[in-house]
Amino acid sequence: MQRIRQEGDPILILYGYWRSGCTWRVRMALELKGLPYEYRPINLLKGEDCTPEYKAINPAGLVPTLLDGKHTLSESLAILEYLEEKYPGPVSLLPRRFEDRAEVRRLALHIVSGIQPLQNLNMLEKIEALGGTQARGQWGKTVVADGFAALETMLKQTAGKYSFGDEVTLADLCLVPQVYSAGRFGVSMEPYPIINAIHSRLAELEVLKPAHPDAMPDAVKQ
Ligand SMILES: N[C@@H](CCC(=O)N[C@@H](CS)C(=O)NCC(=O)O)C(=O)O
Repeated sequence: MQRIRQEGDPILILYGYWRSGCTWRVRMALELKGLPYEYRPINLLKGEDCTPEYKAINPAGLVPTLLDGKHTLSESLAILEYLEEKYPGPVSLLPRRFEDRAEVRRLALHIVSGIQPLQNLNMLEKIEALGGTQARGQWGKTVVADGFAALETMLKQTAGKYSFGDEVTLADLCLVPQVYSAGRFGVSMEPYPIINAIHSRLAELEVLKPAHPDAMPDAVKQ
């Protein structure tokens, strides 16, 4: 959200793409922590992530990248952890007990490293090159469904109102875009009632609404 910067506010610049789930995770953290930021769109469909100018700030050629003063940060989960440590209030994204924090990180990592990379644009383009459009769609659907089956089982042990207990944690910030992505692949949410219920509660939170892809200046109307 493009709030007007107040004297003393940190200067945060977020490079991202409206539909990038990894960028969305960071946008939600910034909203929850009430941190104003400047959003700089990088059009993935036009290859703007692969230009020498962008690769100079993020050699992986992926979004998001967050600039915080002289610090350049990438990898969304590392960014979430950084924001949590540097700006611990007013809302904390991790529980107090270290054992609980490990549980939250486990859930987040399951999505961040176990589901999303398998259905990233880059990966989908490679699958399409090998097997065509149908294979691309089927691949995306299968990897998300398999990942959600495991996540649903994990959440039976940890979920309250949200993924871990009754407070929003960084696991939830990973879950929201993954459910959106599931919708794009046509994955039915019926086999995953816990994921679905958590997602519905998170979707109702006013504080997260400005971070939604449709609210972004680079959003393309469907
Ligand atoms: N592990 C990275 C993944 C970043 C990533 O995959 N970003 C996607 C958008 S969500 C991207 O930039 N894709 C561009 C491409 O595949 O060419 C993170 O969590 O930040």
